[in-house]
Amino acid sequence: MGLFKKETYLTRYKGNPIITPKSFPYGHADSVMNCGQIMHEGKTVLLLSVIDSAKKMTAIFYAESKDGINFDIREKPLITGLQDPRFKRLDIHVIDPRLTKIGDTYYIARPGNSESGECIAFLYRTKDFKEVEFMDCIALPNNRVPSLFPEKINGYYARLDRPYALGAASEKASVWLSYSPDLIHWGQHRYLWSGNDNWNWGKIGPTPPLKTPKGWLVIMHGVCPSCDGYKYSLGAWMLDLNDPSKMIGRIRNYILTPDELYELVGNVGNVVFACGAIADEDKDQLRVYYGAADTSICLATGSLSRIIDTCLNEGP
Ligand code: M1P
Repeated sequence: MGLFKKETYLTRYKGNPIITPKSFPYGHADSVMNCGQIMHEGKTVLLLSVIDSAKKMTAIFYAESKDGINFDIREKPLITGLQDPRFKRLDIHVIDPRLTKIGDTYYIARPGNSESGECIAFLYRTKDFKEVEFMDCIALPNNRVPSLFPEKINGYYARLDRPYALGAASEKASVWLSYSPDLIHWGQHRYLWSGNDNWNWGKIGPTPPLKTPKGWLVIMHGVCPSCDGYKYSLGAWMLDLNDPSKMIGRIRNYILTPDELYELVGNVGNVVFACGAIADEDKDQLRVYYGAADTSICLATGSLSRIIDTCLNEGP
């Protein structure tokens, strides 16, 4: 039980957290957190952000599960820092992968950071999660949370992200939509939204949109600054299928907010953070594998139709 009774659209798995630094099998880790997520060959695949502060190591590890609860983590990291001299300076923190399948290819988009705080976006692709090809840097600084749509829209690839001016505070940074003919060159930028609810007015960040018959469902994080630091919660939007620059609905309240000890206390307390979600229309279920307190990975599930319909009922 959490500390407070809070309305929520997602229900926590009772065995949370499901992956912790202690359960990381390959040596010391401070964090095993924020993960990309997708179904692949009938298994749930998570791409885990792993941090070992002592070794100054950050990397993305592959994990898979038949039951969605018990995960086998592969020993060798899938993605480590880029050694390419063009990008090395911008790649000191390899975390927060966002995963999208387009056709028969999985795309992994993630931020890269420099010591001085610049933040950009890198794109990779793989067909089997064994061989991963780095494609390119796909955004100017500062830009975080690159989230690809799973198909072309009106002939173009599409993505959501959060650009903000160099030197400006990231607070109040907005989410934008962009299009591309080839996933490398991006344009036709459209403003989408800045958070303005009491739980997300500080900052927001999207995850890869999920296609549903009623529109694109986007799970996002929202940040509320307070005198006690920041609180990171999760929310839901719906975007128009043919013109995702049109928001057609969003739930005014969060769908999950920190309440359990493993969310309130950790490397960064008061954080629930998602890099994606998995929708199962047959079971009417949304599964979200989320990072808790920048320390571990937890699972929460909810009714897909309830979340979609509440977005649409509450309107844009
Ligand atoms: O510590 C909370 C989160 O902070 C960052 O997210 P944002 O850029 O939206 O503030 C990220 O570093 C994320 O990994 C982290 O969970």
